[in-house]
Amino acid sequence: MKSPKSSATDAKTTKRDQPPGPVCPLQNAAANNIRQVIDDQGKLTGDLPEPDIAPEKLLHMYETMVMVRAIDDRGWILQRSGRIEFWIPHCGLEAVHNGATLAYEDDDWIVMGYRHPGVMLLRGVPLVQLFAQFFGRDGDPFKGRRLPTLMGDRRYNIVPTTTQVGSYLPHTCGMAMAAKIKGDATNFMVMFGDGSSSRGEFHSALNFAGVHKPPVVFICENNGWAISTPQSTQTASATYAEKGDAYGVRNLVVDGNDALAVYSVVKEARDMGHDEGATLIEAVTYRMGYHTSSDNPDLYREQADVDVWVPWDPLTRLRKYLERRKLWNKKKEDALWTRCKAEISAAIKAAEAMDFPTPATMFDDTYEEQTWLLQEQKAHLLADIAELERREGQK
Ligand SMILES: Cc1ncc(C[n+]2csc(CCOP(=O)(O)OP(=O)(O)O)c2C)c(N)n1
Repeated sequence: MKSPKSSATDAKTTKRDQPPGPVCPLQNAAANNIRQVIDDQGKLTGDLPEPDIAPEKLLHMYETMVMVRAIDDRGWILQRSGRIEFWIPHCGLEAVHNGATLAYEDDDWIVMGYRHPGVMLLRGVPLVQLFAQFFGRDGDPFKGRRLPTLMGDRRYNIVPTTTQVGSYLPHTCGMAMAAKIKGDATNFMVMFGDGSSSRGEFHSALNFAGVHKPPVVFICENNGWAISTPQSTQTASATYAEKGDAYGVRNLVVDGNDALAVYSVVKEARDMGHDEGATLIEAVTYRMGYHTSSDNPDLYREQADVDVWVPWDPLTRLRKYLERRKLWNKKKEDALWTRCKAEISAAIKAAEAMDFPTPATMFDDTYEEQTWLLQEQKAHLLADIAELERREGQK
C-alpha cells in the first residue's frame, strides 16, 4: 500500500480522508482502502468476496464472539464489585481475534495480546480455566501470577502475552524462523495494538521479517487508542499498515469489525507465509470500553466519537449476515445469550471454589530444574510462613 501523495493541504485533512466531525472510517471502507466483506447491515458490499467457511465453523465463530462479549460484560461487573482485581475490556474487538484465529490451524502458533479471550476458546480451552486465571486460582496454568486476562497456554500452542507492549514481536519472528529452518510447516500469528508501532521491537521485527521472510502474520489491532493516545499523536503515517513498505513486508488494512474480512485476509496471508514471508495487517476497529478498569476515558475522548462505531458493532453485523443466510434467528440468538450467561455463572462458581495457589508455587516454572538459589529462597519463605503461623497460633 502506498502513502497518499503529500501536499500542503494534506496536513489539514484528517488521516483517512474523512470530513470533519466523527465518522466511522468503516463507512467509507473503499475510499479508505479498507478491505471489507459486509456492510453494517450484513450485506455483501465490500471489495472482498464472501469467504468459503463451512456453516458450522461460521456459527461456532459467531457463538464464540457472543461468549467473548458476555465474558466482558461479566468481567467488568466482577471487577467493579471487588471480586477480581483488574479487568482489561475487549468489547467491540471480537471480530479481529476470532476471525484471525479461525483462519489458523490448531497446530499453528498464536502469540496473543491481552484483549483476546476468543483465541483461547476457539482453541478449545475450557471456560472455567479462563475464570480460574481471572480469579488467580490454582486451576490457572500460570498459578495466579499474572493480571486477569493475560492468558495463554502452551498446551494449545498459544504463547501468553507480556504487558511490555510490542516486546514479543521479535520473539515471534525468531520462533517462525526456527520453524522455517527446521523445515516445519507450522505458521505463526502475533497480535498487538497500535501503540506497539512506536516501540523499537516493532521495527526490529518488521525489518527481520522483510529480510528473512519468516511465516508470520503481524496483526496490528488499531482500536483508535493506546490508553489516551489517539492515532493522530501515535503516528504521522496515514496507516499503520504502510509501515510495512519501509521494510519490504506485504501489508494491507482490513475492516477489523468484519469477522469475515479478517478471516479472509488472515487466511490468505497465513497460507502464503512459507513461500512469500510475512504480512502486516492493520485491523481497523474501536475500543468501545475503558482501556482497563483503572482508566477513565471521559477525560480524553468524546462520547460522539464512540457512538459512530455503534452501528458497526462486529456482533450485530455478523448476526445480520447469518440471518440473511437463514443460518440464524431471534430464537437462536436469545437461547445463545441465555446459554452463555449460564455457562459463565457456572464457570465463576467453579473457579471461585478453587484454592489459591500456595506461596511455594511462586518458585516453580522459571527453570525446568529449580536452581540451588531458588531452592534456598523457597526454604526461607516457607520457614518464615511457618514461624508467622506459629506466632499467630500463640495469640
Ligand atoms: C513498553 C511499555 N510501555 C508502556 C506501557 C504502559 N501501557 C500499557 S498498555 C499501553 C497502551 C497500549 O496501547 P496499544 O498497543 O494500542 O494496545 P491497546 O491497549 O489499545 O489494546 C501502555 C502505553 C507498557 N505496558 N509497556
